[in-house]
Amino acid sequence: MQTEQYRLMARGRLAACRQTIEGVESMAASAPNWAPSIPLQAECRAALEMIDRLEQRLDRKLIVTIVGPTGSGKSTLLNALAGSDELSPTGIDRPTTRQIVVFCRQKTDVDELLGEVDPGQVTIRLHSKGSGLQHVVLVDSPDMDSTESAQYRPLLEKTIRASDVLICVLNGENPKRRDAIAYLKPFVDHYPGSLLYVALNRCDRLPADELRQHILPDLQHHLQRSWQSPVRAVLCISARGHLSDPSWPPDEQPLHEIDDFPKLRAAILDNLDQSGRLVDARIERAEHLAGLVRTSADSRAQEVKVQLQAVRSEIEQMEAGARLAAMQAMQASLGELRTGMQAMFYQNLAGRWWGPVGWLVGLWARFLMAGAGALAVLRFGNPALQLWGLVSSLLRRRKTRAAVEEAVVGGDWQPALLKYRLAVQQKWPQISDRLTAAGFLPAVRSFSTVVPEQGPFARRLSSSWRSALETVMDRRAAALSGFLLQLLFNLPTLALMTLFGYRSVEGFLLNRVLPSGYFLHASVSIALVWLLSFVLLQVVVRFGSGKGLFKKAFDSLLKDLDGAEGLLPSTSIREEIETVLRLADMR
Ligand SMILES: Nc1nc2c(ncn2[C@@H]2O[C@H](COP(=O)(O)OP(=O)(O)O)[C@@H](O)[C@H]2O)c(=O)[nH]1
Ligand SMILES: [Mg+2]
Repeated sequence: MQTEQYRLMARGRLAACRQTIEGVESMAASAPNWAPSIPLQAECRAALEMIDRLEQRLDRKLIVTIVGPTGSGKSTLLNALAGSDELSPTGIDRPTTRQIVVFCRQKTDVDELLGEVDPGQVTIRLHSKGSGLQHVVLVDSPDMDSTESAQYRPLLEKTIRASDVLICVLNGENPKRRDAIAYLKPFVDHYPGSLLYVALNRCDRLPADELRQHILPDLQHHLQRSWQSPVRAVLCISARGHLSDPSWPPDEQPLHEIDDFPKLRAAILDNLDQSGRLVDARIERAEHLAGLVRTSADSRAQEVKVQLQAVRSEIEQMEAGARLAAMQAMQASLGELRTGMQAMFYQNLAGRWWGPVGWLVGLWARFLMAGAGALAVLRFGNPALQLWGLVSSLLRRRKTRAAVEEAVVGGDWQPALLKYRLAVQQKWPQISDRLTAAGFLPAVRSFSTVVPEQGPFARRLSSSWRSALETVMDRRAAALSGFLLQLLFNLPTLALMTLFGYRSVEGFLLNRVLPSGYFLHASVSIALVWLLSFVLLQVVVRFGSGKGLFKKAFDSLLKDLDGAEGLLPSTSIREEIETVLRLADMR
């Protein structure tokens, strides 16, 4: 009996297998436009189902099923293994076996099989001898290719599904029957080499030399090619010779002594028939299934790996080119955008600044918003520039409001989008050709999978731009509105105001007459310091906003769009390609 710890370990290993398969399944599911992902997902589901079944019968008896084409000697082999000639009907009339014949120790050994197939189709033969069949159940199956095989195939396939070990019996006189070997392929795939046997029966009918030198190597080669998996051993047997009464007809005496039957018998009835093999066999099977899924994913993806790597870089180039074209189109309307952004920025600052400089910021913001940039005249510096500032702000008077609106929605995205679309449109047919050659569905040709509808996309762009701009501005404005900074800029004006105010009040209280020019002098001084502070602040603001601010907002917009699935053109196809490339590294 297995210890509890051992069973836990076994369940852990089964869980690991399941995890591997689920990983492949979910990767396949995330590349829906890649055609092989559909059969791959089906394979995963089938493998998971098989592992579920294995887990349910973790330490039940091993079901060893004998399969093969009609007349190959399946029933004879069962009888020979069981040591009882009459167990399963044999003979020349086809088909002889219309049911599955189960040879086991107790009726309960068949319960599991009965869960899969109709009990009316099962004949149970009980083993009466003292030893043997402690952990193994032998099953003879109906022919897979007799005249009535269509009728029995469902029964046969259900039986194979419930089996743990498969013995494929081939007729030595016609071993390479293609249909038989091809038919078995999907079933044998699911068995690891340790649980799969191929028996070349009726060897007694074949001349020894021909058997050794041609027939056997030929069959091995053929199996290797057709099943694409190494069969551990092909055993040459003569099942009939191991019946209690072979009753060879006089003209059919065995031609030689070559016979691996004892080996086969030992493998099934000695090696497998041990309690220690039960759980191990299930784990081997599960690990084989997980490996199978991995190999299948890997080989499907390997086939197109190089192609897809090339397409990936083509898409990247296409995107870079398209982005550049779009940016250039954007830059054309950049000037207007920046005017509006300045106005917005000062408005944001106005809400944060206090003191005399704060009032000027508010005033300035209002002027900018109203389009009356006349205060630009007050900028210090080249008089010609001052004049130009006045003229240009007057000229733009009406435009500024529109510019603010534009800054908020990000200007007119249509030209940029159009440029993007054109750039993609030019390259996509060629790229999609390569994609379909690498197994992608023809649907990828349709343009909408790579470039979204302009309307929704433009709306999305605007709202992303607005939030990117607002966030960046907010952060910058907060950084430029620190308490100390505000104190620093307000202090000179406040100090002057306090000083002159104090003097006036003091003069008034002491009834002292102030000089006639005093108020004019005081006002001009205060105004000059006040304006100077504000102009200095403008310089600081210019450093903190302007081009840098725009770029920052634009970068953050791009980042935002990159994360939004299906919005940035061709992102989803690129991700599917990545997934397939990751599948190519599964093994
Ligand atoms: N010469 C020879 N005949 C065999 C051998 N095994 C089975 N047969 C004969 O082949 C015929 C078909 O056998 P059977 O077990 O009914 O084949 P099944 O249809 O695969 O179950 C019978 O007449 C058997 O006696 C063998 O090893 N050597
Ligand atoms: Mg038979």
